[in-house]
Amino acid sequence: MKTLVFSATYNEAGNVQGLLRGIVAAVPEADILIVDDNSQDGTAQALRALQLPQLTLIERPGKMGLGTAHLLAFCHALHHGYDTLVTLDADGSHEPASIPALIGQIRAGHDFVIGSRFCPGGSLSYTGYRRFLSRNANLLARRLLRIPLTEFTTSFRAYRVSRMRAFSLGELYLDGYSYAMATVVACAQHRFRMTEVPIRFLDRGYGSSKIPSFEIFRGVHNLLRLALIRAVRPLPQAEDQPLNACPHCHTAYSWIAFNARARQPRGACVACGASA
Ligand SMILES: Nc1nc2c(ncn2[C@@H]2O[C@H](COP(=O)(O)OP(=O)(O)OP(=O)(O)O)[C@@H](O)[C@H]2O)c(=O)[nH]1
Ligand SMILES: [Mg+2]
Repeated sequence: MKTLVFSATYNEAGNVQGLLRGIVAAVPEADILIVDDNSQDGTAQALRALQLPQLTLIERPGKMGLGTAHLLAFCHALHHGYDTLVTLDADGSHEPASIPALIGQIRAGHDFVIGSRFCPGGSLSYTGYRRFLSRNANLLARRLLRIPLTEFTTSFRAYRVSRMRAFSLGELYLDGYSYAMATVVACAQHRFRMTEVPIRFLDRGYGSSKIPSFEIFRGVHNLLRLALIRAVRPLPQAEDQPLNACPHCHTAYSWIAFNARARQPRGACVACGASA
């Protein structure tokens, strides 16, 4: 089974070497993709210093957001014919040692597996307000989206890549950190076999959080939008996944069209950020 492990990085120089060593120890046969957004703290140099043959590093020109980095990983996995895509954060919150448990559920026949802090056996190191917020945001998402999971917001996941061909990538193009909920909704819309495995979620290692303070408002707004989509569009969307090269930077498979009827030029590039 061909596996790709992906992480997005923005100023994670203190964390990436530990992350990569952990991934190699957990899944030595997997390829690794990192999308770095021109980190100024030496993240890319720290990655290159490891000289790992299985590592592909895509460097984007500036901070383009976590959601578009994950979309680029989806496109990369589809374009290169991987069987399984695993995604996790680079800041030390997600333990690579849990990757085999996620892959195991794909092998067992699931199409989407999420690492959950809230299912039996899962844990998170947050206390106080952050713990309250994470717990209740996920409970609210479960209620409003009517999807029987305990976790929607973490990016520790595994996908069966062949099933991702059903995604309309444009529908996943949500701003901020909401891509995480949007992908769970897309999996449910397309009737993926979904499950979760318990994870231990730790506080980030080095560096600081990149979540903007207004993200909570954007998150609630996007959750309501997604709940509406679940309510009024219960059937899977038509396929809309052209995976074209960007007409501006010419990166292959990076141009996301927004719907099947309006292909180019209505779209955006997840590699250079151009839109038209
Ligand atoms: N390429 C890229 N990576 C990003 C961007 N924003 C965040 N990241 C990475 O995405 C991952 C999650 O970001 P965090 O800031 O840790 O956000 P979080 O885990 O939701 O929140 P915390 O609990 O505060 O850590 C980390 O690996 C970041 O380096 C971005 O704009 N571009
Ligand atoms: Mg984090």
